[in-house]
Amino acid sequence: MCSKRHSSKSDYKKKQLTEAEEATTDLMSSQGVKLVGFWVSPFVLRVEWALKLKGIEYEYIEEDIFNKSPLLLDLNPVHQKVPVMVHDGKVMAESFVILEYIDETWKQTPLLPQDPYERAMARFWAKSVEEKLLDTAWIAMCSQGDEKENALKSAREVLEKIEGELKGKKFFGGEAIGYLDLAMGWISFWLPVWEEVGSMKF
Ligand SMILES: N[C@@H](CCC(=O)N[C@@H](CS)C(=O)NCC(=O)O)C(=O)O
Repeated sequence: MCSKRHSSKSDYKKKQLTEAEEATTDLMSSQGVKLVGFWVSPFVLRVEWALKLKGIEYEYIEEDIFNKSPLLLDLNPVHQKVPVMVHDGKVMAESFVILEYIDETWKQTPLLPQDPYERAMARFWAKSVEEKLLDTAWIAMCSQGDEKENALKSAREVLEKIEGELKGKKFFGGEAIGYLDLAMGWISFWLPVWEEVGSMKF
């Protein structure tokens, strides 16, 4: 009985693996753009926004990040996170990496500035806000007392600097929406929610 149970469990695992391998192979031999995402992920939204701005058609595949599919683990074994984009069989992960790939592959509606210094600054701000605001704002929402106050203070400082960057401009990219707007779009999308959940004001 035990051995039967063992064998059926391993048969099931084998079947799951085979199905996952098949799904990965199918995806990698397919043409066009596929995006593996999670509906509320700010990182996935960046990629969706970029594809939409450029007018690129894509197939969206919803992932359950709380019960990761073998497909996701196969496609992104390093980070095991969404977004993952597959373009004509080429697999890539990490939202900023994908944004740059999209911008270089489809030239219409450029996202990054043409000027090398402005491009460097756009990357600097995207990286800095990711490092300095995302975690801090999350900690502020989840913590209490001094920890909350300190996190709130740091988050507000970063937000002030971001506002300084935006002063006098319609978008971070100037007159047209660009890379930094996509990188920071999650702020207006998520911070009001976090404020409510954490009973706080940034
Ligand atoms: N640095 C990554 C972050 C991606 C990320 O954290 N994705 C979340 C969804 S919002 C995820 O897949 N989480 C699963 C996990 O942490 O295991 C990017 O920019 O793409």
